[in-house]
Amino acid sequence: MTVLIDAEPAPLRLDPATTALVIIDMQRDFLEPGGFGESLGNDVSRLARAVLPCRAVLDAARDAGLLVIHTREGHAPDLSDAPPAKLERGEPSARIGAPGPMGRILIRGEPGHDIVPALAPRPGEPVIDKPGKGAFYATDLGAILEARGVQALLVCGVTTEVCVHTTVREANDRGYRCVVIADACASYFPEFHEAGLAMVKAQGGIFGWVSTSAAAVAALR
Ligand code: TIU
Repeated sequence: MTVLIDAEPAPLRLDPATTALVIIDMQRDFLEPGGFGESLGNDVSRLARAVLPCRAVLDAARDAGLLVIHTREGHAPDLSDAPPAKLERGEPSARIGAPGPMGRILIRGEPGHDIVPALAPRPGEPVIDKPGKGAFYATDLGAILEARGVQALLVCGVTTEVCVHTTVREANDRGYRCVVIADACASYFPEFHEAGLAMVKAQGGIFGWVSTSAAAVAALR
């Protein structure tokens, strides 16, 4: 059975059996003080608004039996998967790997690298650890989606113009229909959030579709 999701530039028909929810990097390092986001000079409180809409879509997706995939940006403790060009950014005392209030910044296994409790993965839901901004680069995401026959992605998370956008661009080029859930995404820069969403749906949906958590929940119910 297919469902119709209200979206821009046009409504989209989806088959829940071949649609996955991908929640991008809803980690303490980006959402809470003392993590990577703040180390880059950002006001992390701007991301909190995405948590409840994300949770609403997550609950609906779980109830509808969608494949739910979580991603986390981060690096190995020895930083062997972090390019020097990425490591040398930000204040030297607060760079990737430096000690912070939530453990070493953006390092796998540290408290700051965890997904926020409201959106904690359930056993059986794939968690993709990624060293880059896009969730396909240097990960198993493509193989997992192919193995499950996924054709469309509902995409939530942070930040809109960085990891969400990079992942949607990667997915779009791989042939996935991507629906970005606007209010379940957020940015440290409201104008970049708006521009990022506008870019997805411009030109007839050059990268995909933009919808809302309410529309996604209504479609999946
Ligand atoms: N800095 C910023 O806006 N984002 C990131 O560094 N990573 C993600 O978006 N996850």
